[in-house]
Amino acid sequence: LVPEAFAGLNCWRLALPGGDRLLVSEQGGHLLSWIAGGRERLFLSPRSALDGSAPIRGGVPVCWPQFNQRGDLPKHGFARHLPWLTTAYDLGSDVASLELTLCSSERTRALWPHEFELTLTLHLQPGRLRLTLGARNTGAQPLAFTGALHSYFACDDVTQAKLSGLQGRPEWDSLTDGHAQGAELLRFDAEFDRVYSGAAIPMRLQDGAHGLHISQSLSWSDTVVWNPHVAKCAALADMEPDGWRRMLCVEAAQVFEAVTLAPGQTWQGWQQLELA
Ligand code: TA6
Repeated sequence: LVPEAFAGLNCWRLALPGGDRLLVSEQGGHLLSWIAGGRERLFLSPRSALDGSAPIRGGVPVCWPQFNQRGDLPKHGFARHLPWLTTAYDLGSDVASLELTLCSSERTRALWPHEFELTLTLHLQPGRLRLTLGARNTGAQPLAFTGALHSYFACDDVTQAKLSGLQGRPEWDSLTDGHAQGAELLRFDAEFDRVYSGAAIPMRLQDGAHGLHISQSLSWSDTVVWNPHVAKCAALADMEPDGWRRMLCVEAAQVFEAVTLAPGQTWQGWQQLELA
């Protein structure tokens, strides 16, 4: 575990002797890079703002305590805008972990009148990474949240990529407001922004020769799949014109129904990535 400055961000590099490694920024509690099997598995836009002026585009933004614009908070909540603290680590030769924490503060209370402790634990093993988000209500009032681990996966060419594992799940297309059932194989040759509800089975993202199993805990109610394609990408100042081609978001998410925590209560949700 070594501190590393990445474009001015305070980061931690966590590495296993076999070569797998990750880079996480204290700004946003944001995973920026996961190298497994000798290859970068996450997309990070070269045009992303890295000075805290805007959320980081790529990696794994922590969206909390609000998903998208389903409430009065900034889009996707405030956790990705704030500095987190590194609170624990555990280093072994075959497994290493790192925990970052965001607690309620003057800044969060100005936006949201709740007391909380949010943790992100990164569990690194050869060929595998588990991200666990934990929330604790440290206040005296009930606390309700939605959110997501908004993971951006690197693709050589998203138009050739395939995502399986969402077949039969209730699908809501946010672009058309249409409802359907998840197809056996999802392909990405147009803008795509859909929410899949119901019990998750492991998904498989196949990008050329590179496969990744993506699974999530049952404590998340939804899975979100997003690619902006050409036009939406052009409207994003922090994306290169063809950036959409090199990414696909597959998110462990809580979209429609908030999780409510009584005082003292905790919640945990994970997303696990494993080379296929
Ligand atoms: O999770 C998908 C989504 O909610 C899309 O609708 C899209 O807006 C995306 O997140 C990115 O949001 P951002 O605020 O990071 O530009």
